[in-house]
Amino acid sequence: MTGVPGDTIAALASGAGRAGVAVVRISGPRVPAVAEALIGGLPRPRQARVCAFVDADGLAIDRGVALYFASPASFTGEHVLELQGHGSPVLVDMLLARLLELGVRLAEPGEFSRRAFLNDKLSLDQAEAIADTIEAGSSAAARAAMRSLEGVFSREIDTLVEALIALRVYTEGAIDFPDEDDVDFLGDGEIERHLTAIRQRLADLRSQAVQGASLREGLRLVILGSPNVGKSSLLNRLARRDTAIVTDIAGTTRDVLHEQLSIDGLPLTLVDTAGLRETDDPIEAEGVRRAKAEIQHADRVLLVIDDRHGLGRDEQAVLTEIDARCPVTVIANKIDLSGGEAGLRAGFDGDWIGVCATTGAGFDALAAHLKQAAGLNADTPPAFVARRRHLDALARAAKALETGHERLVVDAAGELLAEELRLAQHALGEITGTFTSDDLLGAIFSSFCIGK
Ligand SMILES: Nc1nc2c(ncn2[C@@H]2O[C@H](COP(=O)(O)OP(=O)(O)OP(=O)(O)O)[C@@H](O)[C@H]2O)c(=O)[nH]1
Ligand SMILES: [Mg+2]
Repeated sequence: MTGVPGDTIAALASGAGRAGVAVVRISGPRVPAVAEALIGGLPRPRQARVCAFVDADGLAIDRGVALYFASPASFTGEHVLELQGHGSPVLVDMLLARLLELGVRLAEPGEFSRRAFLNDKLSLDQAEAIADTIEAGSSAAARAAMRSLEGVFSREIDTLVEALIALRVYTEGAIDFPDEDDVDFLGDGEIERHLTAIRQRLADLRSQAVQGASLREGLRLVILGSPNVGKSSLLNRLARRDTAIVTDIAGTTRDVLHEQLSIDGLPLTLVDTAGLRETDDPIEAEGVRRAKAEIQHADRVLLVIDDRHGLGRDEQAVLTEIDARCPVTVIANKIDLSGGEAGLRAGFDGDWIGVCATTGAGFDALAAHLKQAAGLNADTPPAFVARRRHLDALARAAKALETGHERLVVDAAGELLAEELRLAQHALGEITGTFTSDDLLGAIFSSFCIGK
């Protein structure tokens, strides 16, 4: 589907403000007419032409380079004209005003990419990767986004979908002809073998996607612990600045504090909280309530303890409260006073790291541990970026295949398996955009920048 009839849109595609060059992009069926009025006709496709961009009286608004991409061989699949003029906000405004006169309208955020998706130029995850490339907070994230844009993720999904379709065809055949030639298609292990292989492949893809999502979205780390153990000192040390007030008075932090930082390209949101204890002070009590409420938004809790005292009853209570809601790292702080070992400690239940927030001892190990917890292993960077939306779809596909497997081996119910296979295929199709809704597209593309 290319060259869909529709209106013609334009926007500044380069950054706002003064610059050497500004690029205005125009896409849609009116491009030939616009070129006629503005630059005296269409340039040859893909060949730069230096020309004046003129107003209704034939006076030059600006002079620059015009590039034409004929439909369907363009980014959006429509006729596209790119005008590279001088990077003056005033000239850009004049040029856009002239385009409006010529029947063009201003593009909404992400509208060029949305058209590219609708015209089958990109899958939905590739379109998302464009935004992720632009927004990447580190070179690792930019490289992973680039690989997504090149279709690494979509190809993995497509391969899985093809295998699912083949299995659906086979399963539905087995339902329609249950004992053809006296062969028990459902029970002979063939379907189960294929299903297991698909589930394994999906599991591998999910673990890669979790890494890709961490790289893009990072981790939310909630710092919890008793008063005075050094939670705020930990936050300040990781953030490399004195964000939180630190004193030797127990109960210093009363509110929830957020700090954004990144460790080797891994974005982190650190949340400092009030020390957990029973208190009659209503303000502090509210702080404690808020601290506990943060658990449900955490990707990981950093439970800080004073290494001299170890895990006490209060800490055990926190662990019980967290239960299986999210992973926990115990930060054994103040090793300068305890004489404890810095860094990762073996032999404990769960992850323990000895640190000193005042000197920074043990923080290299902590950084390495957090990267590993996010699934970022420096030797094997994530193969692509992923979003929560993708993780959710992959999880639903995995759940459907797990249920399908049960239906097959426990109930020998081919129809029920076939339905779960269909659901799994549908979930995967949401990632690449085979199955979408207008709401979803609206939500995705509205977060893009204008001109992309
Ligand atoms: N010697 C030593 N003192 C530390 C260390 N970390 C923090 N402290 C001190 O311990 C005291 C409490 O530190 P904070 O960071 O305010 O502790 P907190 O857990 O945020 O306390 P609340 O906000 O009251 O819950 C301060 O006097 C810090 O200087 C450490 O590793 N070694
Ligand atoms: Mg504090």
